[in-house]
Amino acid sequence: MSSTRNKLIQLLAERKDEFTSGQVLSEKLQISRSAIWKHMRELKKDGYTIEGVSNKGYRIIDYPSKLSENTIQWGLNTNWLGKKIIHKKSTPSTQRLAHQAALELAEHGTVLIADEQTEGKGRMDRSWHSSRNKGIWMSLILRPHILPYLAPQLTLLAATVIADVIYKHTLIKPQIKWPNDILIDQKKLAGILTEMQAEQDKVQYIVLGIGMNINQTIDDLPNDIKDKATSLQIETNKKWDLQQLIQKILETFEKKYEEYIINGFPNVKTEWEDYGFRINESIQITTMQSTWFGTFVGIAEDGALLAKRKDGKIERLYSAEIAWFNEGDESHAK
Ligand code: BTX
Repeated sequence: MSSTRNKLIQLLAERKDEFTSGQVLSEKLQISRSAIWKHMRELKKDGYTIEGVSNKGYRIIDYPSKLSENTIQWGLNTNWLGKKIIHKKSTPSTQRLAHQAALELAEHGTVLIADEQTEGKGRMDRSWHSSRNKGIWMSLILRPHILPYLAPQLTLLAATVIADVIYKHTLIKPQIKWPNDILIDQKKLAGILTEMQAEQDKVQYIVLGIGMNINQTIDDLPNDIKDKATSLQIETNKKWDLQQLIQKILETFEKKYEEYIINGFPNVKTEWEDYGFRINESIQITTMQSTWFGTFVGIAEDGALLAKRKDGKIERLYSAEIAWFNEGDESHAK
């Protein structure tokens, strides 16, 4: 889309429900009134609904359902998150794009988002299915002034953001499986991947990736995850507006992030534990060294997993996989 057309949408979007006169638009964009009129015609072809009233001007009434920088920004109520959005129809991974952008000094709060990822990635080189237009596949570039060892707290914060947005919009209370999975009824609806570039005591940037299944039906889910994944549509039997959910995630994230930067982790810990999966229940813990069974006690003030061994000793874990099983049936750990 031409940059004049982008600016035109931005001008109209800033005034949301108000009309903007053709005169003002032509002065701001330095193009003729008839050029404005031609752009409006093209925008309508792109799926925008624009009202034009003589003596009043133009206003956008509705946006195309396709995602774009403009549709995400229209009505987005944030101060810094998503002020710069880079949208791709298809890309191997928004994480990869975000690292490139961050190295090229993209600013704090830049958002990279794609309709589809062909090589979406999870943790430890696992893959993340990201089918076209069916979910939210996005990466946020953050440049927090925190010590690098605290970065995992942002994963936990992001998980509470996603859980809050789901709970508020669907009234279904999801659970968070430490550290990064959002589950509904034990099935994975969303995942978070936090990657960091840091010096010893300074974070250069963090790329926080969010993958969230929204409008997949059971048939859309690939066979390898059919029995362990879910989507909002599967859970609620209705389709969801991606643009609105993206905006809610960005707005909620900005709010919680600012609160975290000022007050630290305690509130995030409390909220996280409210959604925590299997707190006070048995879990199987796998670390690089061993696999053992214990009780999930909660998370520590720094975000570490706290698990109690059978002899009562509490372990603090920063990197581990957890799974669960039914009492007395340890061979069926999932
Ligand atoms: P994870 O390592 O915890 O989860 C990956 C595992 O989850 C896979 O091995 C598979 O079993 C399962 N899985 C794969 N795809 C899906 C899916 N769509 N829904 C449910 N389960 C699935 C979780 O990693 C972190 C995922 C972050 C994804 C975002 S998307 C935007 C950004 N770009 C990118 O490449 N990754 C992040």
